[in-house]
Amino acid sequence: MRYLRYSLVVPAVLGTVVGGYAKGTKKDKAVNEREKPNVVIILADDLGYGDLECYGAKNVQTPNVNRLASAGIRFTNTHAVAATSTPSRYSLLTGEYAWRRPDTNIATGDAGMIIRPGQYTMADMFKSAGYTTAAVGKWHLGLGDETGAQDWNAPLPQALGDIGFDYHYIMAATADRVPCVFIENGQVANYDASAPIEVSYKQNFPGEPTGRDNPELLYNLRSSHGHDMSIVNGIGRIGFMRGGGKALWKDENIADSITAHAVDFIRQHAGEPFFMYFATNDVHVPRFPHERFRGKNIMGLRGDAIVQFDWSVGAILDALDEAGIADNTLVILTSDNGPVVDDGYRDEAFERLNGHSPAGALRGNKYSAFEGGTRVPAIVRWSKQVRGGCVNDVLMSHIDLMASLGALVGARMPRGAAPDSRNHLGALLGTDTTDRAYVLEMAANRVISVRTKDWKYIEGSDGAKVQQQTRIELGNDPKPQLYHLSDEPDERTNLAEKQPAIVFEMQDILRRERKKTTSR
Ligand code: NG6
Ligand code: CA
Repeated sequence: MRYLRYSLVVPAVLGTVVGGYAKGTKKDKAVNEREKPNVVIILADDLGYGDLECYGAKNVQTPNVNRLASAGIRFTNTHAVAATSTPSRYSLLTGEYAWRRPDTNIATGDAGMIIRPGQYTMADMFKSAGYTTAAVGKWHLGLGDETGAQDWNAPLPQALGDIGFDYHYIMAATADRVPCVFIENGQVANYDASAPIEVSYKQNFPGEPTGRDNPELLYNLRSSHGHDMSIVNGIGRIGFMRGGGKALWKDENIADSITAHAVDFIRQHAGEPFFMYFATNDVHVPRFPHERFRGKNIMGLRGDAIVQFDWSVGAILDALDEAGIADNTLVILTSDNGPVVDDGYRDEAFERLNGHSPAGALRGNKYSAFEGGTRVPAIVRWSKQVRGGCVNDVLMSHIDLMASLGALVGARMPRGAAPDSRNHLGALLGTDTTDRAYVLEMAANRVISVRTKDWKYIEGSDGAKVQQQTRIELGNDPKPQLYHLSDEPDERTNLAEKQPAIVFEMQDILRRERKKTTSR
């Protein structure tokens, strides 16, 4: 009850919450204890700006996301912090830009915890405000206290319980990385003592087949590039593992399994404020959706995976309805980074696009410094307080979710927590149209772009222009790039030479931001 300091009641008030940059100051207005909404973040994986029907997709129907959007706000200018999963999620959950730390690149499945127990996370924040917290689905931020040293047959010495999550049911990394098992509260779920688990990202285990040496065993999906190490469920993976037995997941059941655990969590905690971070495996590779979603979409497996994602969203919304808590649950649906078509498996995603553009009209995809890498769908529904059915182009970043939600629930964050996150609750709830002054976006090669409402600056880099295997334009150029996005959303005409003053301004923003890393 100590958070009742600012007790008041909402709608009128929410209009005044906004724009404040300070965290936890008296200006922030939090909802009172009784009114506290549940908060569910649905984080899709590699779902592009153009992949949902309500964002213009024609080849795939996503009725459940439509349902969410029609009762909420559909944002058209929301940015993930990074163009790949680990740094994007790190930033969202800690409120610190991933580029401030060198160890935030795409993590292996045996990475140690990247968020250290001493860090203050979004889960800690909700917990401090009286919420029960959960993470369900894809994790990809490391487990255990040391990389490569986990004993997967015993409780892990460090897991999500140490960073604020009361409950977790997760995949350690991605579906294309070993270990291919779920971890529930720090231990392998359905552990099979007859098949002890061993994992290595250095070498194979003697006698175990690999995708490279035994392609005939890839009976479910063959790889197009990489993914040629251990074979699990007839699919080649990144990394080596043996054992697992009954605990091994079946790729076709991943969505069912994580969705069921998320629904159970909702049912069990319907009577108290809860925060759930629900991170789907869809639409990341290997795309191997359940049979009931197969063969119905003209785009093949990638389209089926989008339909499966939509189904998961529907199951969560239904669970909220059935529990009678839909009105007072704030649901945020977004994606960790932009889309990729061929990310390493022969799933005919390119061949069957049928005119679909996964990033919509944006240039670049996942991994890229161009907008398609980081501009993502974002839908916010909170029926009790937020006027639904709107489209909103306010400039927002995932980095601000922590401070904004913290302001909403009246969390008082310790000094130094969420250092890059700012309270833009009003933008999130549609009561303030003030754009963030700038957002920062990191490409896969750690090149940083500065994005304002009108301009986008990409710093110079000597990286490849196109990633050959995925065919993605990476946005690299040795020269600085400057695009006038309000005229040309697809970043075609580099105006850097014509607009040196704006380039300077953008470089200055970046210089000042980078400096904060060392001065903290
Ligand atoms: C790449 C993988 C890709 C995907 C990505 C991470 C290969 C050839 N490619 O290295 O398949 O796993 O990493 O994606 O192995 S993310 O969305 O989790 O960041
Ligand atoms: Ca991703």
